[in-house]
Amino acid sequence: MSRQIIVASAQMGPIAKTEPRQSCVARMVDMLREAHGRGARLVVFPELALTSFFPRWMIEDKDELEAWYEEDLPSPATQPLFEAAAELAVGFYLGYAERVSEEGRIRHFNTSVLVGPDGKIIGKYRKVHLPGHDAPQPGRTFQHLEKRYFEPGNLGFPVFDGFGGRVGMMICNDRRWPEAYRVMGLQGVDLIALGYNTPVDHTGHTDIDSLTQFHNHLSMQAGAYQNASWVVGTAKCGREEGSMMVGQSVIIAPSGEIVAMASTLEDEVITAKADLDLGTRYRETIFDFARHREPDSYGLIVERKGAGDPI
Ligand code: ING
Repeated sequence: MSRQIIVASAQMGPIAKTEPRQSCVARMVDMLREAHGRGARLVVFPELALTSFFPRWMIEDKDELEAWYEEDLPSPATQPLFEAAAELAVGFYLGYAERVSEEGRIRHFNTSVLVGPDGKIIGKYRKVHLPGHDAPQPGRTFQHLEKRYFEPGNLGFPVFDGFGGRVGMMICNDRRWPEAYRVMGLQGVDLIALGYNTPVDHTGHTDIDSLTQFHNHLSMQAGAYQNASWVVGTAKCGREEGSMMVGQSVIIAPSGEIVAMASTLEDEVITAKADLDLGTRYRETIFDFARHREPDSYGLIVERKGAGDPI
């Protein structure tokens, strides 16, 4: 029996600094309903989808900063999204800022949850690769303070059974690191869901920043192909509080082909029929890890002894 599932990427346009969570949730419920109308069973929302991308600001006041995080999900503000999922039997990926009491202290993570068609949380992931800085940088129009506001994730890269296959999660910068895909590829992942908030001026180097959109798709297409997995990458995009972020959300097949792409910088639903067995066919031929990978032959990572020495 083929494992086909219609998946959706629910791209979001800008979220204003003062926009209430309830407004963001209403926008997401509208898109969940639209995706359901097209037969989708899994909808991928962006990273930090409940608020504006607050790591772009230096926030000194502790109470002001804590107001950006969620405690447990579903919270009162997000309950309508979980209820709509159960009503329509459509699961979703949601990125949000998590505050949690763990190991005897309050901790903060850039987090995503995978929610099943019954509206119950299947699994959680916490962003490992935090870009930017832990202190404000001089000369930047917008800061990028994820290292100040979040800890690196402590859940690894788990893969969950759901939607007829094996589903994993990443968040934004994770998609630039091949290890993130490979750890899930070694667990037989069929589909990786990820959300992103990607400013077009992140490094300040014009030659690099002008390739932001190319690098966005390059990272996800390569990761999908090299690990025989579908990838659904969903943007929060457009000019958000003055910061321009890339859109072009995509659904990518295990072949590495982009099979659907958003064409606006606003709330936009794209869908595609994902045959999860396409990944299986790549894993039984080109990317049969058991037959073709040679981890024992990759050699040791030699500590860098000094400039010019081999690494
Ligand atoms: N944002 C960006 C990301 O897509 C970035 C940071 C932008 C890194 C452009 C490199 C180039 O990785 C988040 N939130 O990770």
